[in-house]
Amino acid sequence: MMKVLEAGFMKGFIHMADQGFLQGWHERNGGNLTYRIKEEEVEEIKEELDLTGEWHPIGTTVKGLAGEYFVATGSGKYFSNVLSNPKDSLGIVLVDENGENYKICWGLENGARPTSELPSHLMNHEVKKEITGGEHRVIYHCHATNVIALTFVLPLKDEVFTRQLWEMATECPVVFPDGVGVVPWMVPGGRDIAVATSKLMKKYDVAIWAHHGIFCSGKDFDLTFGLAHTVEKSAEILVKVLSMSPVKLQTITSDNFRDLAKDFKVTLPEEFLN
Ligand code: 2HA
Ligand code: ZN
Repeated sequence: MMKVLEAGFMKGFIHMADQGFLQGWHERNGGNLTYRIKEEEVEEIKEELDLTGEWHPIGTTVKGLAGEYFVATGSGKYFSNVLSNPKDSLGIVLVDENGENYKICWGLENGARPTSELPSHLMNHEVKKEITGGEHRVIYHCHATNVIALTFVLPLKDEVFTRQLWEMATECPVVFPDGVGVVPWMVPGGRDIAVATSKLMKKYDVAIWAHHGIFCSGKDFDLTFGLAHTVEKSAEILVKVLSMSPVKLQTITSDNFRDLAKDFKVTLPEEFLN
């Protein structure tokens, strides 16, 4: 048996949260992170889990996640404190057999609750679990500065954000070949934004929440953090380009993207290559 805080997945979770904080994407209590724990990882830490707590409504139904355990950041908790005080900032929650309630089994001490974005996270875990055959396990939301800035000046269209972000760094289409989706401004934390986001996540691994931040999904901590980092780096370049000049003198062309796709063996949807 292993202590929760000694488990590899917990160390990975804490490291990712801290990396996000160090990037400046988690002012105050901004952002949230969840991880769908593997069965064998649950077994490792089972002795330390407390299953006597009460059930709380998730606020939506996620039947596809019945009986699954998640690590989640806490509502109102600061990413800046995750590394120094994980048991206060994070928790492990279990979803019930109907996919309608959760209970806290570890952490979130002193009456804390999991992230306010729990409905969005769980609905998107459900979608991604099904589409990827269980491979995706991480959902991450951060307040990435340059991505947010772009949502004030670019049309809020998937094809515009995808194409502009792809053009800013040659590796972008290899890192997110499906592109990115855009959710118009919506009230955070509720079921509506969860539904709108999970529709986009059927097609993409990244959704941009207008005037709010990035929401993304991946197989593991490195890939998911790397995805958000790549999108934000590309947005930073675009902010710099737009700040210097309203026009680009040259860029990566549609045919350049087609050549790249061939050599890197990725499929780039034609809808983004016109
Ligand atoms: O404060 O980022 O979207 C947490 C959030 C809500
Ligand atoms: Zn947020």
